Amino acid sequence: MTGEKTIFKKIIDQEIPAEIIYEDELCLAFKDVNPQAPTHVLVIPKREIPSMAHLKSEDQELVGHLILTVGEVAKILGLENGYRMIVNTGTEGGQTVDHLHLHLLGGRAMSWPPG
Ligand code: D5M
Repeated sequence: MTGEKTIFKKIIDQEIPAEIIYEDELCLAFKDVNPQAPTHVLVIPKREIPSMAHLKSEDQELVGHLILTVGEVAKILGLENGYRMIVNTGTEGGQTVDHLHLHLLGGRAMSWPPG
């Protein structure tokens, strides 16, 4: 952590644009700029939490809300045939933005295991 604002914090602060799908007092959902599926949305908490590894027990309600929001966004976007939720965590987890985010991928059949 350098103390600089992450790209997602800049989206929260409306300093850079994003294609917002859903917003409430706790979280924001917007389209990923580098989509890996026909539907690729990121759900992020408005509070700055660098990664899943930084969550504390008192964040339980927020985490539940984020996961439920992924399900709500999937409904909004009509992903009735299923979808995948991914949380990349840390360097080996493939995380590139140090602000917790839940990927919602859908609109095609997913393969397993992921790379
Ligand atoms: O995923 C970080 C994701 O964030 C990656 O899929 C690209 C996306 N990204 C990066 N910048 C933006 C902006 N400005 N808008 C929307 N999406 C963005 P990770 O799990 O950290 O690898």
